[in-house]
Amino acid sequence: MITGARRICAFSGAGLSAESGVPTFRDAATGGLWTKHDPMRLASPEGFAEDAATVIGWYAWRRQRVAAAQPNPAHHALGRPGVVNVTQNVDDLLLRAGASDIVQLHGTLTHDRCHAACGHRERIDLSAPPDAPRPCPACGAPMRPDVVWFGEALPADAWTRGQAACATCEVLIVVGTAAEVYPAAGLIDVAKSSGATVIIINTNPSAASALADVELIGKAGEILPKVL
Ligand code: BV8
Ligand code: ZN
Repeated sequence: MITGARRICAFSGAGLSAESGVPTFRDAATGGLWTKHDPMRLASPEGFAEDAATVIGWYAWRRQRVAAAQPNPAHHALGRPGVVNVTQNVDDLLLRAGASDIVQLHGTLTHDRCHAACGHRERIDLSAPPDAPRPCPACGAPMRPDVVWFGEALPADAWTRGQAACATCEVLIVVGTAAEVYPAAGLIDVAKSSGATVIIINTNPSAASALADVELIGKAGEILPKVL
């Protein structure tokens, strides 16, 4: 299925980075100090409005975890030429693994942006991230991570590119995602209904299992290097 395909797309979630030691979204609230917080609340404008210091502290902790992480064999397998990566992940591990065509549907931890969308955006040193709320130097509104929170729209260009990649690929490899977050998870359906072969790699069955032509249950870091 893969050797015969010219256009291969990979749709990935937090499970792709799990073996690199980056906590999945759900784990990010079970990893000790955040247990009393709900990630759904922390990753939302409401949570930020209510308690910006806690939200910024949570991202500082996640950023330092990403800075300390290394790409795992699954990132390197997906980094090979010819694979278009459409990812829900906000870490930079695919980039560090040499992937050249990456669509980040949910934004990136590598930058902060102005919450008032004045256009100001700053690169962050993930090993020394801002650990307290700070004003936008351009307009004074709060600065926040350049990610998509629950209830926020996906970046238009990323959404357009992600849709095009999934609508035109011959094979969609779905890696490490529970496929529960929309509109991103709807891209699996877009690929399927456009005639793509869907190969799922996950340690567990997922909401996308019914769409799989092939479902490989196991760790992405072990399976992907064999498959790609
Ligand atoms: C939108 C960035 C509208 C932030 C993320 C009710 C109230 C409010 C909203 C909604 C609602 N009902 C539905 C919605 C819409 C909502 C949604 O879908 N909610 C879900 C929970 C029902 N979606 C949104 O709000 C989206 N925006 O709808 O806007 C709109 C439109 C126009 C104009 C204005 C507004 C925005 C969604 C984006 C949220 N941001 N991330 C950050 O990271 O801080 S989502 C975040 O959670 C991750 O990016 C990921 O996509 C998602 C899930 O995280 P995880 O659970 O960690 O990861 P995953 O699900 O991928 O699970 C891990 C998987 O890996 C598992 O399957 C596991 O088995 C597997 N695995 C583990 N280890 C391995 C492995 N597999 C292989 N190998 C391993 N080693
Ligand atoms: Zn601003």
